[in-house]
Amino acid sequence: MKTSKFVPHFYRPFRLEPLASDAATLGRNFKHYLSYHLGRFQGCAPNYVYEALAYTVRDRLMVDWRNTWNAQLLPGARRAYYMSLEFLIGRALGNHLLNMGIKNGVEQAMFDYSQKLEEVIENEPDAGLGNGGLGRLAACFMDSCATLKLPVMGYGIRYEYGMFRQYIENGYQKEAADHWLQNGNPWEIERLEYSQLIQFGGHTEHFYDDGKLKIRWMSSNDVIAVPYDMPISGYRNKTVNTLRLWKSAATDEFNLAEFNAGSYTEAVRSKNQAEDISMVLYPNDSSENGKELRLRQQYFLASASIKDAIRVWTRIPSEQFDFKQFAAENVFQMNDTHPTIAVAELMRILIDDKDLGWDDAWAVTTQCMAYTNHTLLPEALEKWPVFLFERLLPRLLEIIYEINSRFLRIVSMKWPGDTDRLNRMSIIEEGPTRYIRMAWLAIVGSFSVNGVAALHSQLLREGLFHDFYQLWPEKFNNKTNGVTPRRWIAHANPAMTALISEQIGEDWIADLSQIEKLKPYAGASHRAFHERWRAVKLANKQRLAALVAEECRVVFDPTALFDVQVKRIHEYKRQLLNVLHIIHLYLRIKHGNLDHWVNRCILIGGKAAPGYRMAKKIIKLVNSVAEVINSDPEVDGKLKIAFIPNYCVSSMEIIAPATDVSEQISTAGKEASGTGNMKFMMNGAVTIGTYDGANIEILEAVGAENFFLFGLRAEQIDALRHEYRPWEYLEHDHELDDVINLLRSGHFNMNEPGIFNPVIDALLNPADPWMVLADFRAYVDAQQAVARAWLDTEHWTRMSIMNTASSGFFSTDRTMLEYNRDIWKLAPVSAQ
Ligand code: 26W
Repeated sequence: MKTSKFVPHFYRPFRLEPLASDAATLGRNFKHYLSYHLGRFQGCAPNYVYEALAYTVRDRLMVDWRNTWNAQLLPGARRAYYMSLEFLIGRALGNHLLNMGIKNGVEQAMFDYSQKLEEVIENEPDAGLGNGGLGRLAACFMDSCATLKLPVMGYGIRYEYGMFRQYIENGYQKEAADHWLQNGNPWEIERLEYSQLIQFGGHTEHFYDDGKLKIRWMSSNDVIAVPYDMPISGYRNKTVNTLRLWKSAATDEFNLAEFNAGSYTEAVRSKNQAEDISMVLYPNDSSENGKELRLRQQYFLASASIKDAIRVWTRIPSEQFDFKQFAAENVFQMNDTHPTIAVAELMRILIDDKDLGWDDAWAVTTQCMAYTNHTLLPEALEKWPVFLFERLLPRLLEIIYEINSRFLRIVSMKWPGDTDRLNRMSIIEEGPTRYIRMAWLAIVGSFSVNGVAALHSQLLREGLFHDFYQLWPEKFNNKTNGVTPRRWIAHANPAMTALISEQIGEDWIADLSQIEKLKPYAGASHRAFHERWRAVKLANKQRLAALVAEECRVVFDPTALFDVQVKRIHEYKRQLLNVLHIIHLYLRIKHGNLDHWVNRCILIGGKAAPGYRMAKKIIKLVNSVAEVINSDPEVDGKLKIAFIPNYCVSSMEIIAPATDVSEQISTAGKEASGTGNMKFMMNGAVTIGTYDGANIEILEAVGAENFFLFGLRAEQIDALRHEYRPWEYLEHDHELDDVINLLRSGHFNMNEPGIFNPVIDALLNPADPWMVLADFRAYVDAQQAVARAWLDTEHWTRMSIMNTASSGFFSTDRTMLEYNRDIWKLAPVSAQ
């Protein structure tokens, strides 16, 4: 008798067969999800059609996702973790279709079910888990890492409510909750089995174990962190990386002790408190607010992520792990100071749980951690009151004190007797309320500190971080930002993508340095190409005009110049300078001063932090000015102004491809980098901008003849600061005087007298940090140069092509290769 070897079924490896992606199979799978999984049928609400399609597409990511995961986990492989309180992802469906190369098949499949793919795609809510630049940058980084096959995982928070939805009522911003998970999220996979316990509160206890002093964190209130994974697909390379987002949950459904003691409501309340942590994204993007819940979010993310990375690293139970080796295989990039408590958390775990001595733990930590700064604004620098730490994170406070005292010893060795410097550099800010300076903790605890554009990194070294730069020059480096060309060209601008690929092939999509090959086509001999370039832009402008008509009830003429400023509303970004120019153009029309006139449609959009009063005033001002100008018969289409509500990732996908002039007009030295500027450039817009952030590098790449540069430089701004007399600009420039007078006259606020007085006061304040009036004349002149250039259609087309063709440097693929070369040092990993 033949005996077969018994193999228990759980040892039998099972192969995952890749699924077919022809239109017929896709259609059948879609129908299956719609009918059998969702229980919906033809004629159902459109979000179910989207959901069924998302599941159909997700199935086709699964094999690559698993293979990527396995390949990246091979022993000895080094991995990086991008830790960020924000990931501003936007929609996923269209992006995955592009990356997987199955858009045509899916289009056909949808057509067979009487659905238009573009309309189905619109039913996906934006994953708006970020405020602005910093959050969107994290999303672009994830995209590029997957495309470059870098083993990088994102760690973030799965906010129940993302960035608020903005709507406009009587010209004022109103906020509505963004319940993006309302209809479920077909992309995420809950992994309860990898949940982590996170401690808060309680106290520490010192005790001796085998004669060794040990410390434990006692009677804490614990919260559970549950991971949800989202797939991040690479561009046509079988790589699917992971974005792991943590949701907070109560340790037990109810706290049974309290429940049995009869305090039912107390028990429910503590459950709610636990769930509060991941409830909502804080909508501040440039000033810290010091709220306890925000500190809880930060520690929640840092602790869960570090514990998870350790779990992954030690996953093979039979092996011994020497934690002194942890840094050889793990590196954490901290997106601003928001997750910086991770420095102390890793120390705590290594010392208290893994029994390392202080010096060993510190060596590991400072070889694991890297910090990116995203702002020079002093009001954005995070500091937490010591008393809050004492109450919430007592053990971490002890560790931070110890880090600080050892650090200050180094400082006083280098600069004996320099108490000023000691006070400046101390992680603890002394005073009636004592604070922990998170940026200092980040610098001391990291082996790499970087800014996000050349000027920004230079200003960090010379200014804010100068003391630290003197101590550790080798830690400091620059990594100029980028944006992903997949979402911001290939997905957002398919017509231009096809036109470019026709000339230079398709390789530029995964290697944007090749877009340079387009430069020769800017030459005068390529008239037919130029015609087509303009036709693409015109079609994109029609698409934006339709959006503006629907959202703003303003009619844009697609043949006019589209002049766009979209970004968060902030005084340093100087939307006010734009408004002053708009009023100036209006006055020119009223005065019949129409030399070299160009019809313009000016679009402004962006959210104001709900507590930022001046920013909200600016939104009201834009809307009031728009209303007066748009309804003045004398203006007659020469000038149209619109404020687009709820500026977000998906609206930028329509806006950038349709823009002729990109407004990047921040006060020099204030915009760390900017990334909207890069999206516009890639889509063939010409920049009008100050010598600030990445504008400088854009200017270098495209050449001064294809860029409208104006305004004071950072060092001139600084020099002017103590002798700034704004009224003198009115005395010397009657056109500026006219603008301010019209504003003051109440012309734009007949029904609400005085509402813009705070704006006028701010502009005329000699302490105005943004020095709007100082740059008015230069700005108006540069705008007039824009108009003249626009009047020469061929010239403008050449500039437009040159901007796209010179944008190769601004791909996040390049940015990620630099992070990897200088900081992470990972080997790319091929799946399968
Ligand atoms: C604590 C509150 C808070 C929240 C967010 C303070 C500061 C922030 C961010 C640093 C704001 C931000 O998004 N900064 C932007 O980061 C982009 C990506 O590097 C840069 O391109 C922008 O210039 C910078 O303003």
